[in-house]
Parts: sequence; structure tokens; C-alpha cells
Amino acid sequence: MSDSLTTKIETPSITYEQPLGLYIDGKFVKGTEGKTFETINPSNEKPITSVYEAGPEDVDIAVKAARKALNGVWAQTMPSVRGQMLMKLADLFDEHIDTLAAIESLDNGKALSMAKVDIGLASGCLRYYGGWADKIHGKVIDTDPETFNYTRHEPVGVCGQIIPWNFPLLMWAWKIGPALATGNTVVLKTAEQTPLSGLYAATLCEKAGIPAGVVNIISGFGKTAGAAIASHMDVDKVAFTGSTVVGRTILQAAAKSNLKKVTLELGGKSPNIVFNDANIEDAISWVNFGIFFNHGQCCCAGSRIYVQSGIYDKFIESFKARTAKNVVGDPFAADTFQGPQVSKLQFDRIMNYIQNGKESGAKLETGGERHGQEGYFIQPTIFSGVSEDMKIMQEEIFGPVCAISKFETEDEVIKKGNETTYGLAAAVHTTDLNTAIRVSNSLKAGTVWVNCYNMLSYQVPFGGFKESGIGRELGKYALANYTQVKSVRMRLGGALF
Ligand code: TXE
Repeated sequence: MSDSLTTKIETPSITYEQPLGLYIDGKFVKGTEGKTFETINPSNEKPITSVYEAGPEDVDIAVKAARKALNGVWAQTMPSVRGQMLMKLADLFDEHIDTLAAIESLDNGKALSMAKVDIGLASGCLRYYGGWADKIHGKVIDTDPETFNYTRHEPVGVCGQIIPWNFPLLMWAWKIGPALATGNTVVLKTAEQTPLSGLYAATLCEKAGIPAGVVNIISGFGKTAGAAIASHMDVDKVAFTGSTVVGRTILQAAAKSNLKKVTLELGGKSPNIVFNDANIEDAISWVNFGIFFNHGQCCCAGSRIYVQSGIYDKFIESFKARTAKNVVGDPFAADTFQGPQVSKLQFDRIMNYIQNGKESGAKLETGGERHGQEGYFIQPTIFSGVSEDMKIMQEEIFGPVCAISKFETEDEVIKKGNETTYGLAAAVHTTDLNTAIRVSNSLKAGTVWVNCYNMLSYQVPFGGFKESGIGRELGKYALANYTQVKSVRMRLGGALF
């Protein structure tokens, strides 16, 4: 690669200047070892460019910068000014939407139209948390006439944030918004598959006036940079989104180091339940969106589809017809709904699951093959007649593959829906309000959608029951993850005895 800290990148929709360095203490740097790694375009399997790679020493330097900013400039910044900076950052996301969306489509493979939705949600999230910045306060608590008690909601401190590749900028905003609003500083590691947009967004932090050291963005791998964040003795909290298996190692690393606070947003195998009385056309379009949106690369993907026996055959025929309309192809083409999977590794994992489904006796209704000859494209794939013990019903596939099963009764489907170690999301499609409420109350999931799917808003909390995670992101609830409560008790009277 060139020795430069930026490079010109041409995408089909825009040409822009891409930063390549690690963004530490307000500057782009090459890192202590000057190592780089390639990021691949999943549409054509060719390298886009190389970025600088952070190792443990760089993590340490970034943590020191974040600590200095936490105790210095950021502690002196008024909450309302923190809020204005986040709002300015949100405005800059909106101004740069064409560039940010093009980077996501190039590096991640998502359709440009969908990437633009991501950027809008990211800017909305930053603006929402900007609004919270000067509304964070404790309580006055009466105990007795001679004591004055109050609580303060103080920042946790230096926050390590480790994000995945499926929504690179949206996850960036979900992490940085609440952390900065509550007065923390951050060291955020992007996913090694999609490092580009996070670095570009770092340039916007600078433009928004966020002081050096408050936001540090590093590119690097999980086992080196990610692990160094999780085990660092001077990181006060880690917020992680990714696989359940890595989530466990983060918790272990926190326990073995400084008992840093941990929040986790992990995988899922979410049930999407369609009752006989559902509005079938509406249900099918939500079920289609529930599994095939973002190429199935959603932690909350509705990958287990339970259909009641009275509409089962009709549902499958209409669902197949609906899925056939999903345009798979070039992310930059206007009508594309589904682009390539993010990487060769993910492509191979998904194709292995499809092979397993074919061999396990499930009925392949449609798809089941690679799409085209180049890039990591996979046909939307539907299996029916899938039993509970099959791997494709049990494990998170994280691709455009769903498993359909028939059910008879409400009790049966609630039991099946809950028979998983995950508990991120679920959905119920019915026109009966009583069924909707009974079933929603019985499903063990952090989010239950009724007559819709994948509806996420920055005001509404999101997170997992069971092994799908710890803590909640978004909404007011996320503020609790980034604050710690201090009780101050002042004695007004004299001596105790
Ligand atoms: O995830 P990883 P991968 C699930 C999904 C997918 C599977 C594997 O099922 O098929 O995970 O994806 C960092 N210490 N999800 O391999 O490895 C890594 O660098 C610290 C669900 O991409 O968990 C990246 O930044 N960090 C999910 C982030 O963790 C480590 C989104 C996620 O990578 C680390 C992504 C370590 N030891 C995958 N190892 C969701 N919940 O949305 C890796 N990382």
C-alpha cells in the first residue's frame, strides 16, 4: 500500500477520500508497528484498499488518550455542549449521507438504498442522544430531617466498544451516542471486514468539534485489538455486539482483569409465528423482510417461521412467490434488495448450513445455491417441514436462509418458540388482539413484534433475554449502561451519640 494516511476511492456512485490510519487522540496515525490489512469488496472478491491495523500497544495508547480526555477536556465540557456536538455530528451524517452510504455498500455489500436508511437511523440515534445529554440527573431522597441525600449519575469512564460488520455505522452510532451523551470517552474497534465507514465517520467527529481523545476509532482484529480492549486494566466498561461465543470470552476477560462492566448484544434464532387468522399478504411481506433484510445478517432475523396448519400450504406458495421478487445483485443498482454476504468466511458458513439442511430431510422450497459466479451472493433460501432437532432450526445461520415448521395450537408454538438458548426477538402475526397479547407475553425475547418485523427505533430499547445478551441498547434504558449511580449523604445535624 502507499505510505499515505488517505487514499482516493472510486465507488459506482461517488469518489471520495478515505482515511486509512487509526484515529487516536484526534489524529490519524499509522500505529506502533505500521502494519496494515486489506478490506475486500464482497461484490467482486477483490481488495478495496488496506487500512492500518491496531495491536495491543495501540489499544493502550488509545486508552491513555481516552483517559486523559475523560479527566480533562471532557469533564470540563458542559452537558448541553456535549449534546450540541452530538447533534452537529448527526447533521454531518445527514450531509455526508451519499458518501457514508456508498462506503457501506462497497465494504459491506448492502444495497445502497438500505445503506441510506442505516445512515438516517444512525444520525437519528446521535441526535436523540444529543437531546439526552443535559437531561441526565439523579434524585433527592428523604430519609430523616438531619440528612440530605442525593444521587448523581456519573459516567462509567473509558468505554471500550467492539462492533460487528452487519450494520457498521448504525452500530457505531448506537455505541457512541449514549456513551458521549453521558460524559464517557470511547475506544471503538470496528469489525475487520468493514473498517472504512467508521474511519470516515471519525473525520466527522473532528468537524463536529468533539475534542481530541473523546472518540478513538481503531481498525483491527478480534483476537489482538479486541481482546486487548476486553482485558485492559484501565477500560471501565466494554460494550460488545457480535457472536455469542466471543461474548463469553469478553465476560471472561472482564472477570480476569478489572471486573469492567460488560454489556453484550449477541446472536439470535428468532421465531416468527403466523396464525391462521393473520392477514396473510401482510404477514408474508413482513416474514420476507424479517429474514431476507440485510441478506439475513441481522441478529434479530426471523429465521424460524412457524405457520399454523390451516394456512400452511397457501402460505408457502405465496411466500415463495414473494421471495422470487427480491432482487439479488449489485448493491449499487437502484432496484437491488439483497447484495452479497459480507465475506468468504460467512459465505462458506451459510453454504454449509444449506448443505446440512438439504441432507437433513427438510424440503428445499426455493434457492439453495450460490447466485452468480462472482461475489458472495446467495439465493434467498426457504426450507419447509423443518423439525425442531435439525441444525438449521437450532443454530444461527446469519444468511438468507429460513426454516419453516407447521404448528397446530397456541401452546405448542409458544413452547417451540421458546425452545432455544437465544432470546433476542420474536414476532406474532394475528388479527386477534387477545392472541397477540397472550403470545407476546409468553415469548421469552427482548423484543416481540406484532404484525410487523425488524421495526427498530432509537427511542425503543433493544437487547436480549437468555444467551442473546446482557443490558439494553437504545432509548432511555441505554443511559443506565453508561452511568454509575453515586449516593451522597450529608449529615445536617450534630454528632450521632
Ligand atoms: O463475529 P465475531 P463474526 C454472529 C453470526 C455470525 C457469527 C460470526 O452468527 O455468523 O457471529 O461472525 C470482534 N475479543 N454475529 O466472526 O467474531 C471482531 O473483531 C474481542 C452476530 O464476524 O463475534 C468484531 O469486531 N473482540 C452479530 C466483533 O468482535 C473480538 C453480529 C464481532 O465478531 C474477539 C456479527 C475477541 N476474542 C456476528 N473475537 C450480532 N449480534 O448482530 C472477535 N472479536
